Amino acid sequence: MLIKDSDDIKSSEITDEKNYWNRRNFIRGGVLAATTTATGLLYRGLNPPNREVKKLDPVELSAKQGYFTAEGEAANDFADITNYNNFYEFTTTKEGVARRAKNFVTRPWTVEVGGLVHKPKTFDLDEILKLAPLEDRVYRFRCVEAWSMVIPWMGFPLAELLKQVEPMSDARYVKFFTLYDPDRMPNQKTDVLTWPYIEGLRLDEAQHPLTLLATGLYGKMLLPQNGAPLRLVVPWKYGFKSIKSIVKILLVRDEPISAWTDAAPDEYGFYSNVNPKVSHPRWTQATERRIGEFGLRDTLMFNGYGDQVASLYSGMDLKANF
Ligand SMILES: Nc1nc2c(c(=O)[nH]1)N[C@H]1C(S)=C(S)[C@@H](COP(=O)(O)O)O[C@H]1N2
Ligand SMILES: [Mo]
Repeated sequence: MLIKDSDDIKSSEITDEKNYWNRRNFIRGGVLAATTTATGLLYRGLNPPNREVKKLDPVELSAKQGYFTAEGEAANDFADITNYNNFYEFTTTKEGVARRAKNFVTRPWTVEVGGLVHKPKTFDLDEILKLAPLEDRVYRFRCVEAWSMVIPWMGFPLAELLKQVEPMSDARYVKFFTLYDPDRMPNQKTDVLTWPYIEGLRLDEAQHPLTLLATGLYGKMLLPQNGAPLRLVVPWKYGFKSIKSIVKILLVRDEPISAWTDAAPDEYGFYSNVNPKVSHPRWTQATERRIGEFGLRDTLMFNGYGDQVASLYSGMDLKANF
């Protein structure tokens, strides 16, 4: 068993800021990720990973990359972020997405923004790229399968795009669509999900400044496996809300049914706020494995963004609205 404790980390490797995270969260001995292994492997749906991806020292590697969260957590390295992916349009094998998506062509690309808006518009990608200054935001990312990463995104708040089309007063939700093109996304020829992949947010969630349309990471344009040329990033929600390769955004009256809710409504709810107190029916959500680390971390409520987003849900039962 490979269990490290904080004594193994040489102080020369880490800054004071990071030392805080090392002690508190970085490596916890005792429980291994294998405890969250799903037994129902034939079950249609996401299964938690049951093996280590890579044995590396994320502190060493990421420190060189120079990206940290506000709390001092080092970003995962570029190789992990671009080789361990969920993108079912290409394959359900996380390590295989990069290769399968390699030749996915993302120019020309347009994004239709319409529905309950005063100024519907189809944006060309170049227009979107000019819409707002790109900025690096280093966010924690938490998949519902109980693994996590820290990713330095380039992008801009979705609110900037929504402002341009002027939502009507009866628009309450935003519905997102991935490209549907089985010739370019070969796994759409299977019925592993209902295509196109659809996601939704409440309008106030969509307008929250933490919600990004991402166009790149680590200062480079998005690679296909991460959702090129444009994908959503909602850092306080489970990863499947962060829909990739978006071609259409509609403002709507009713709560959209997302691809994963459609596949298994008792497992994947509309809100899907990261919540250590509400377990997935087949595994715990109380802990997570940061890719590149050995032990488990405690999962944080709203993925650690509670100060900024908890007020969106005041008065709501987050067990019923999972
Ligand atoms: N269109 C589409 N978007 C998607 C998915 C997908 O299969 N298709 N997978 C989701 C899931 S489950 C996760 S965890 C994240 C993974 O993003 P990453 O590969 O960039 O880490 O993308 C989300 N967006
Ligand atoms: Mo996920």
